[in-house]
Amino acid sequence: MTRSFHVGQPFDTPDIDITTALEDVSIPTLLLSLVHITGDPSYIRDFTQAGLFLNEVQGFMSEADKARARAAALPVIADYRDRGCPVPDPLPSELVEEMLDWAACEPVDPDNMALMLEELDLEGADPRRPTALQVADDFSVIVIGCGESGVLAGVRLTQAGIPFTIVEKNAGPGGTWWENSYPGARVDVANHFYCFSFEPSNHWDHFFAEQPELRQYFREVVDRHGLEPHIRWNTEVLSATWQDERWHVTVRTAGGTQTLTANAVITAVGQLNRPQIPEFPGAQTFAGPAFHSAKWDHSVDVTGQRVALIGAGASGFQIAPAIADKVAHLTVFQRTAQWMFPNPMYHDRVPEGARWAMQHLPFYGRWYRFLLLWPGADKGLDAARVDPDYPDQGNAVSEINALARIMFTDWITTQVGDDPELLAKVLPDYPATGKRTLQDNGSWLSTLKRDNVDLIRTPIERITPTGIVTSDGVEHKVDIIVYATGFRATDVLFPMTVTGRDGTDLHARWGSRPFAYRGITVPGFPNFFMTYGPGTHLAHGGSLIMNSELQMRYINKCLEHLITAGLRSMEPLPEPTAAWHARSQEAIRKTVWAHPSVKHSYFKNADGEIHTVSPWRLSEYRSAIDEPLFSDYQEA
Ligand code: N01
Repeated sequence: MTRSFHVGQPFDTPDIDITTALEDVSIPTLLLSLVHITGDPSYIRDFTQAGLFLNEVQGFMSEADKARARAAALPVIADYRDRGCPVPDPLPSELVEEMLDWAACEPVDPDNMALMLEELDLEGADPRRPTALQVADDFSVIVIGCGESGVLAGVRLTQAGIPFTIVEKNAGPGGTWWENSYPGARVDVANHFYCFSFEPSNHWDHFFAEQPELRQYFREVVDRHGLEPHIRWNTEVLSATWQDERWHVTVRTAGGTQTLTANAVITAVGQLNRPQIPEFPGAQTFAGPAFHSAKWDHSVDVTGQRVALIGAGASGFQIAPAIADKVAHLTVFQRTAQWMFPNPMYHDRVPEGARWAMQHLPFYGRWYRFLLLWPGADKGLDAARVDPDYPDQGNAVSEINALARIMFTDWITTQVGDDPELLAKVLPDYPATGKRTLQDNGSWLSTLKRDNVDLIRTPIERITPTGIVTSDGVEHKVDIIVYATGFRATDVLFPMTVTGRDGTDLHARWGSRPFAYRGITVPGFPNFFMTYGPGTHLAHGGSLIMNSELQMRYINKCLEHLITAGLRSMEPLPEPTAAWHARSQEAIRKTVWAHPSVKHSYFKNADGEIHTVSPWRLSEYRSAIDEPLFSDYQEA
């Protein structure tokens, strides 16, 4: 076996430093790594027999048991070092499955087993890598967008040998992570999992990386895979039109407009990219700086200023704690209170010892990835799906959802229970996880408790040159307005014009109800593939990067089919598309996100319907797009 990054780098670390490092590591992950080093399953069996619940980063173990695990680890790791850190022999597949069950603290069902093994990739084989093809010179693909899914498309098309151009409106890669540079911007999906499966993931400074580190990550992936020559920066797609069996993509650059052509188009524009600013009366009259969170104006110094922050979703939630100690006064306008998931590690740096383990202990990083993925994957969907027999549907959609509500309520109450007025403002009035649940280490509520911060729940009526007037007639005087008011998430592919076969306009076809066959293709739009298309937003957990990898594998297989079968075009048939859409809609209506008490959320369109979110388990969706069913396609 060659040494992949999964195995870790050889080391000569002295015992004393290993001992120190072991204080920082995830104990379950450590024990799994010991099984790889020794081939001895007792490192998990002994601890399982102690009845431990290990499905948590540090393990729900007594300090005595953690010490026992560390003591057992030191001689094994020292011996491994002294043997020159050889690549461990592959473990029997039954043992790997036992390790997965052990790490999950429950039997992993066969569908999830396949997904998790693929994601773990213990062989270092990159199982989602596409087949390398012989492609005619005149076949090409245009990728729209160079965020995470556009970068991924570039990597996979390169590996497949398919000529391509990526068109990106920004000056560099990363999409969201290029644009959102507001104070406090960081990912709120655990980073050692929120990254490509085929790239090293052992280098992160923070468990939840800040924006500059993420932006740098995508730059490095672009460079490592030689994508730069294929990318046109500062180039925005205005329209894409299917004509004469090719896509004609009109782009705008500093020099004017231009039309590129290709056999196929892959959209990689994300759902959370086009800022949404509500039209408050008088907004144009405001005398001071005013900008959206995704377009932070760094020429404006907030120090000593009175700042209005409109919106308290994921962005506002990160901005307020980051600026509260600099501003003279912060007024937060929150229309809807948010549920928060307690996460003490949210702002933590990865300790040195854990970084050492990620970099050197065999498969430590892979198992750590699994421990993050497993509880954050389909467990969230269990709490989101409606149990029709649950009696108290007004407060919760199921027993597990009710338990989440109790836990989240406790988390809020322990922080602000001493301030009944604030407690009433911050306790949500809809079931837990009804909107996107935020990660919290206590910084949000401690910010709201500051003397220089006010939380306003009274609706905004209008904006004046000097401030914001709420419906109670009070004017809140401010110098700067920050709109953390989210994105046009339900307007899929906005503001591009996409014209398919017979002149059909995609947005006219969709109306307010975007749909796609398995979230990727649309009847009447040949050779048009979407990543992060309708019905694929992950509201319940998982990582969009993982979803993109699964979707891109599907797209690669479709392109391979087009190329090897010598086809000019393929598009999904209307019937299977309608069937997929109907099934998805039926499932989505039975989730907490559709609960009528959720009045506003970026999952719902203006009619209160949900068309952008996936109702499927990660493993269900993987099964649906693992292999294209070409009988569901019309080919020419
Ligand atoms: O946007 P949002 P966001 N009057 O739509 C309020 C991702 N993200 O930019 O709750 C008054 O969540 C709105 O109020 P309400 C992540 O997926 C990821 O914060 O609708 N208020 C809400 O408070 C996230 O979820 C990371 O009642 C109005 C806020 O504005 C998504 O981006 C980090 C209003 C909008 O919240 C979007 O987050 C940051 C009006 N007319 C963001 N209109 C990661 O780490 C809207 N609001 C991955």
